Amino acid sequence: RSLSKGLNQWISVSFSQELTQSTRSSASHHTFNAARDRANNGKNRYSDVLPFDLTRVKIERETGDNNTDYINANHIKFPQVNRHYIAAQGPTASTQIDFWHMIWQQGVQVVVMTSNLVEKGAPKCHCYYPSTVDETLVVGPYHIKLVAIETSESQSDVTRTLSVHNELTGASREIVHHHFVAWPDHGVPKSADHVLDYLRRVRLSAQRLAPEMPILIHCSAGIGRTGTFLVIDVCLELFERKRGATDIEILTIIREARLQRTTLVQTADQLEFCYTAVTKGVRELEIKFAEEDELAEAAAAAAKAAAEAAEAAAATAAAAQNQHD
Ligand code: PTR
Ligand code: PTR
Ligand code: PTR
Repeated sequence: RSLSKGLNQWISVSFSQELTQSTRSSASHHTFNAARDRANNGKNRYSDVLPFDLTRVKIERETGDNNTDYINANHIKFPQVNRHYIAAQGPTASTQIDFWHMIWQQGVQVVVMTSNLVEKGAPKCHCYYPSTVDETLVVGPYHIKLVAIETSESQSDVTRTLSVHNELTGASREIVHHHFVAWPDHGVPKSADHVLDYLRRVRLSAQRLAPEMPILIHCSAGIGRTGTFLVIDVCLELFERKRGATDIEILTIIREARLQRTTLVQTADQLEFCYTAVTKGVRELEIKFAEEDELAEAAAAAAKAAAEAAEAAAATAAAAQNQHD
């Protein structure tokens, strides 16, 4: 299968080099005018990580900071698996209201956060959610209450159930915040299994709450960890939808993602982690498909046996009837 062929191929060439090149070639086709506009300069956490104009998320102008529609975030769409994500930088103190406007206006009900607030002593994301149960944080017109918090068995991720009330409209919404706490920046998590468990939880929330709405994914810059997570999701969804009858070209998926936001999957380790997690996920799916096939075969065999038994009974009854006559 081309998964392992691809893996060897890309390990043998320097894939950091490949990643840098594909960033450059996609960037040359895209502009960053809104991100570079003077009014928006202070809204970028990192001056070297900017959203393409083509796919950037726009805030309703009358609600945005300084009456602008700008936020450092892009729509990322994979229509072949019906996926629509928003990939964003972690909000700063001055962009957190815009961040909540984006969540509300885009109908986001599932948030995936793959970084921590502070890493190696440096601030990486502003705390835009309440941290203790029953606490309400007010961000602009949004009253955000933490209803429940649950830590996964592996302790790698935390699920926060938030109830968000919008004072502008009077409406309230449930938003689930899935926070992976064990992922170092520019690095990879220790366990692919923990990430796959986390992905399952994210998918269940999305199915339950808002299957047609975008999932918001962010880390600090919104490229390395964010990209790795979404690429794993797309690859496994593709494999599942085709019931295994497809080759997974991870690099093709990364290139497709990088046409929509810069530098998604940032390091060679993160690319390798995509292969590791997708390989594990594929094995699990193959086992699931085999079990389902076995069950279907057993059910077909049982149905056939029942039909044969019914036929035999009918023949016996007919014979008895004949004798009686
Ligand atoms: N190519 C279309 C677009 O970019 O609008 C397809 C598309 C639409 C892809 C929606 C994904 C979409 O996501 P969702 O179905 O989750 O809204
Ligand atoms: N680098 C930009 C600036 O200094 O204007 C944007 C920025 C602002 C980056 C705040 C990080 C910031 O940190 P915090 O998460 O503490 O708001
Ligand atoms: N200039 C920053 C740096 O390289 O440190 C930009 C940056 C920061 C890029 C974090 C990626 C980062 O990782 P992630 O996208 O996973 O938050």
